[in-house]
Amino acid sequence: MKIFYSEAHRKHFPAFEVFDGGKRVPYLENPDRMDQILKAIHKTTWAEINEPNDFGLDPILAVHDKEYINFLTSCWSEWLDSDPEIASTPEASVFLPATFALRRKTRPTKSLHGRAGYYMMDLSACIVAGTYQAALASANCALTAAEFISHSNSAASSFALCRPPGHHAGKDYAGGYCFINNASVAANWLSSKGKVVILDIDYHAGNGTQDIFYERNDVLTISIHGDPDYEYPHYIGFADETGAGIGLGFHKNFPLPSGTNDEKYLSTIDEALNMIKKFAPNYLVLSTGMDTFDGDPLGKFKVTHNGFAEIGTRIASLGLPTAVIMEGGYANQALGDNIVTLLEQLK
Ligand code: OKP
Ligand code: ZN
Repeated sequence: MKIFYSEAHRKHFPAFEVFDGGKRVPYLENPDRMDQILKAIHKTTWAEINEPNDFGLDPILAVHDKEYINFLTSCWSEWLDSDPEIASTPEASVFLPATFALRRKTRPTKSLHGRAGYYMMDLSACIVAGTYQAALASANCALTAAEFISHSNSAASSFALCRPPGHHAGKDYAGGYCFINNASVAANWLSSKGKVVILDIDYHAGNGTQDIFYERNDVLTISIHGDPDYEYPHYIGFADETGAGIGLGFHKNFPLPSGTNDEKYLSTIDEALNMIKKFAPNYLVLSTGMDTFDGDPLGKFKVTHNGFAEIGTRIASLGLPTAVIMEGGYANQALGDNIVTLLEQLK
């Protein structure tokens, strides 16, 4: 299996994030996640790791707002310009706003913090010097994985080992460790070549992906996740959100209860796969988070290692060219073996 991976993710390693209640904790979405996955991949015989190609900004700007990308490009240096000492103090070594825009009543203003609160949805998409470069490389991994499956005429799969992840990033906002919506950029790129499904199996609702494709009928988006009634991102991912305009019926959320085990999860996968078969896509983009794992520090599901193998088997039974895009997963010790067992079914 072709795997696309860039070392550029190491440039993005904020020292901390802010949890509910204002608790400052070490950044969970850390480079060690990739090291754990690479270690497990190196133990296999079938993996071939490649550098991504550089697609330039056009496919990214086909999904994201130009001013938002401009903000990501320059906010760190603007932050340093405001006070050269600021980033070297341990208290403020990440760039984060403390005031957020309520959409539809607000506009971005010129000031750095006016744009920060507008273009960010929470306190977990911390920006540091290398964030934008890491995010671009991550998007290029997804695009290269998409390009690979578009060139092969069989049901080939590829794996984009993306970091930072992408599914919480919307057209014009960052959040939940995500800056550029890698899966959406890849799916949008593929959509000029055929019908695309994005199936999001990360534990968290893929709010960014939902927003980006909500009014489109050429890309079916499906997300299986912790019910926003109790889980982040809290305000989106409900069962009654099914698309709008010509996109009505082309989005599906499966919000699931805390404690969801293999049996319940797999029966939901089967429902999702039935929808996918009816849509009859040419390509599948799989937003793959491993945080449904029993023991993930950010999740409340109980999916097991064997569960991931079975999820992979069932998805592989679609026989579709599939670009697997890495999203979350924070039980670092188990992360490598879990993703490898899923990939093994799709290779
Ligand atoms: C990213 B991905 C809750 C804090 C939530 C953000 C979680 C982002 C998850 N106490 N922090 O979908 O794995
Ligand atoms: Zn997640």
